[in-house]
Amino acid sequence: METFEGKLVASGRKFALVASRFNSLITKQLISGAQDCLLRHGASADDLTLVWVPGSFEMPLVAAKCAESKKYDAVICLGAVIRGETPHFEYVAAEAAKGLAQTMLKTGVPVAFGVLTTDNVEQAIDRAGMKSGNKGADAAMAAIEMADLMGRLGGK
Ligand code: INI
Repeated sequence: METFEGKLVASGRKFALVASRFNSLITKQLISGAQDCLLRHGASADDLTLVWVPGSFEMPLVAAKCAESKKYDAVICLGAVIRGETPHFEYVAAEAAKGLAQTMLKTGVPVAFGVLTTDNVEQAIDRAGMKSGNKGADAAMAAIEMADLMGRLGGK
């Protein structure tokens, strides 16, 4: 059976990291996890671009701009939406997820969803380099795999 899968090799690939300033204590840890993962899988520091946005709500627009530029093999979005902080948690989280999925489908460029959606700050910390790993690194891993897979599926 013909089978396709992405290899976890980031060398020669370019990645845009889109990170939110909102909850930056958390998102800085996600950036650090993503960067570490990309470099350890062969990416060059010169091939990584970091773009700050005000909050997760603004991510889809900026991710789309990065994807449409065709400069990057994948876009990695890093944010933290924490329920305890605001009643509009649901709106911010839903729009970020929906908008980033649409961006990926519209542009054909992989967009990794490294946006935490948690009930409280403690859960966010746990997922940003503590008990539950680092979701920024997980998103970077997905981006590496998807970038490679898209190349393999490119057609004859
Ligand atoms: N943005 C986040 O990234 N995380 C949050 O938890 C959050 N909360 O809770 O409000 C948040 N709000 C800001 C939002 O993303 C926009 O930047 C803002 O509404 C201006 O458009």
